[in-house]
Amino acid sequence: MGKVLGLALVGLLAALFGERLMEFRRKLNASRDLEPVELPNCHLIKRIESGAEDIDILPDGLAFISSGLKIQILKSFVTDKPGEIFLMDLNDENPRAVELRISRGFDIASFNPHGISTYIDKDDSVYLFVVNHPEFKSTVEVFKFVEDDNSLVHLKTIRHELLSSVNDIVAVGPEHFYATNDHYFSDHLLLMMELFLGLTWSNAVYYSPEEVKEVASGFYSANGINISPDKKYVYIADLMGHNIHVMEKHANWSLSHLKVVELDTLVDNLFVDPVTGDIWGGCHPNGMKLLFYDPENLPGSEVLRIQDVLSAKPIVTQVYAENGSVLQGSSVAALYSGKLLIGTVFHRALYCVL
Ligand SMILES: *[C@@H]1O[C@H](CO)[C@@H](O)[C@H](O)[C@H]1NC(C)=O
Ligand SMILES: *[C@@H]1O[C@H](CO)[C@@H](O)[C@H](O)[C@H]1NC(C)=O
Ligand SMILES: CC(=O)N[C@H]1CO[C@H](CO)[C@@H](O)[C@@H]1O
Repeated sequence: MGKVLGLALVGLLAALFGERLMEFRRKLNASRDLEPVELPNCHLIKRIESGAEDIDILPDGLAFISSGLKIQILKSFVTDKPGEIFLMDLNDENPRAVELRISRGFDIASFNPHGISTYIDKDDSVYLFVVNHPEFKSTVEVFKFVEDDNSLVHLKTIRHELLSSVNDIVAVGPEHFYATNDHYFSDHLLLMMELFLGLTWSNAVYYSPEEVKEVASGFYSANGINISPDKKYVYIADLMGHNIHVMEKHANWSLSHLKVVELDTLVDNLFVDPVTGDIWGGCHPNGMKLLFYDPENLPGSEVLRIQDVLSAKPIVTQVYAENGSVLQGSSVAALYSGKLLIGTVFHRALYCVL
């Protein structure tokens, strides 16, 4: 009897496991075929060889690019080189990526930059907020950008228990931001459980020197975060949920849920066009290929543009889709005056003139 029960239990577990495995593969959109969508005027950006995980562009066309991210569970082409921040002036005829010098006193050796966000203060000072993972922990670094000598002056390191495994960030003040938490860096067991069991334990947090609080929760894997040009709405990409959550922002910095835009792809970072308000998403068409890197079966790239996100029928356009032979694992797409930058988690970056 005990044996029969044991066998039944094993059978049940196997069935459950099989069902979870199917669900896991579905969440990674494992069997998706990618039809190419080409852009004619693109080239790979010189000097960016180990990722351009996140990109933010100032209204005057200066683009900041975080490069060299190392995540233990993902591929990285560099293991010994610290991360970098590149700058590109998109007003130039042929923009070049220049590495920004970081002021003394900041530990560059352990620099592992992830999501970034710029903030322009009332006195026109430009701040760069960078999610950092020194020794695979999570901090938020605040730099002041000095344009005269292309450098970043480190102002402060922010750590907080609610910022346990930060993925991306959007700055809303000189020391104020919203951030998303995944579990890539906090707990790998939890991460696997989350991915595999479909737990929705990922969240978003508001940080200021006076107050830190959770403002949204219930995501499979909260990833990119950004804000509308009028600062009334916050957009949060749920990577494993295949969607973008539109949140309404209140005067007390709380967020309330407005709507969800479903997309058939794993949405990574979000860029908001300051002119049109369009949302641009760097996406992973097939998460399986990203998670289990195979040079024979490369992860592809996909860029989506979402227009009129607040309307009843937002317009979703697939601007770019490619099978990885050019660009592997796109994580961000950012636009300035008809020039599009497409960055990746660990591969290269593309410059396109639309
Ligand atoms: C924040 O403001 C919103 C909208 O006015 C309100 O519904 C919410 O209860 C407030 N939250 C807190 C914590 O005060
Ligand atoms: C990827 O796309 C390119 C261009 O469309 C094509 O030449 C190549 O065969 C494709 N590779 C794979 C592995 O499908
Ligand atoms: C779960 C999911 O999003 N599946 C999608 C994977 O991609 C194809 C497109 O090739 C969609 O049809 C599926 O809905």
